[in-house]
Amino acid sequence: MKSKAWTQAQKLAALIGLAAAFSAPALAATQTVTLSVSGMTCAACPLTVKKALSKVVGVEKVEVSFEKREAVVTFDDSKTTLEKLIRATENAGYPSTVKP
Ligand SMILES: [Cu+2]
Repeated sequence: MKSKAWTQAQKLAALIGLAAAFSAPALAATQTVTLSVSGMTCAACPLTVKKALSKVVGVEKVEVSFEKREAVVTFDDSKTTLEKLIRATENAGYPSTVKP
């Protein structure tokens, strides 16, 4: 026979699970930023920019568009900062600025 009533232990476990689910994003927020990379002059440039950004600890996703001359970066803001992302493209030879 199945009972719909939860035991106290099940309720407690559910509450702890909820608390964990809600507290995690408060500690580490994923941010997406668009960097304008005007120095890309050929189809190979985006690869260099993408590689440089991907190497930064905390970067989760990088999409570089040669046509738009921009890089869309998704990163964990508890592990890296905008400054570090910009420095990474600069060090690779492609200075960038944050697109508003
Ligand atoms: Cu190039």
